Amino acid sequence: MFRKLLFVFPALVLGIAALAAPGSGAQAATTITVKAGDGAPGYAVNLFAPGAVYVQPGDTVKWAFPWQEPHSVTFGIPAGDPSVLVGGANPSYEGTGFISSGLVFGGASSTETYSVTFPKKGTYAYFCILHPAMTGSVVVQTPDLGQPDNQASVDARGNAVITSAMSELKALAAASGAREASVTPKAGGGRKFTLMISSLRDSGAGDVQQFFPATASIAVNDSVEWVSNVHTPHTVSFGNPGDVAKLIPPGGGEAILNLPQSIPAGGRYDGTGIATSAVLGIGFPAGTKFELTFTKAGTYNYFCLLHADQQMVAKLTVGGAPGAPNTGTTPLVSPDGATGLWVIIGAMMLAAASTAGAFAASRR
Ligand SMILES: [Cu+2]
Repeated sequence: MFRKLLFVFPALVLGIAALAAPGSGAQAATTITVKAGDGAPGYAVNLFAPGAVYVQPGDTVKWAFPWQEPHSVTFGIPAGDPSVLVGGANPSYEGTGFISSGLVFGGASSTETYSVTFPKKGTYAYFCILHPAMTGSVVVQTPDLGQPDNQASVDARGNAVITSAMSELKALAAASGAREASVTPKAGGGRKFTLMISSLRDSGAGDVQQFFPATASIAVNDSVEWVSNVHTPHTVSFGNPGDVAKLIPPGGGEAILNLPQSIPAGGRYDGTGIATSAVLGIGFPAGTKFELTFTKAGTYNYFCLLHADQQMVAKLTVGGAPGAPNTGTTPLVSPDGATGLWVIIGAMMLAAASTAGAFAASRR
């Protein structure tokens, strides 16, 4: 009789077993995708979106990297050499040890992801090794402790995070672009224009990858001084990006931070060859300022070596129509004569990605 019942009601028996032990087979394990950063030309959102995700034991969280700014998904504090970014194709994490995606250089069409499975209940904090303020958590709980996420709920919260961050960055860019470039007379003739690298101040939402103003007109023998007000590293670079990249000393991906300044004698540039600042920013050895005097009429496109692939580019007109530099917050896209230029940067960044662990270590 008992045996017969078992045969008759196997589905019911299984169902009761599942109810009695939620999380251990009550529901098929699911995979939830979270965005590690996002952005648009001229803007990098350096946040996990959403910051917290609620799953059940056995579920997998998969991170996507939809923007070029590199990020990592890192659990635990690296012991010893953090450049050894242990991870594996699809690791499992129970709260001990160290796992990391390593730095991932994503993009709008990137299909690169990092997946971690969480077998046990708990709250697991993680961060980006390149942007230590970029943190998130995976909360693994059974349904009696709270409703788990589904992809729609995660997308809704994630999109809200990105929308809010983008408005904050755009407002910051607008404020930065609205500030008039200062123009002062130079001893011995000519004027000095002061332009801005990135924004007026740091933002918790991410980085404004632009120069302000994006276009400026000066006269021959005028000077331009670029000043950074942020902690994010940037360069001011003129000439062929491939030639600028050749100045990066040998080493791992972090060597890009040791790019030496290279300008003609007297800081006077006529468009021949390259002219580049070192990596500039608050807290960097080279400081926050870079100055060049332009001795020949022409159009000078320039870029940040680190962020050219995010359209951190601008244009200087020397000897054109006189007038103060215009203000403006629209990032320049694909400047004149730049065809093929961004491909070089992209290739360089890919090369850097292979040794990104060391780069990450240097940013901690
Ligand atoms: Cu930059």
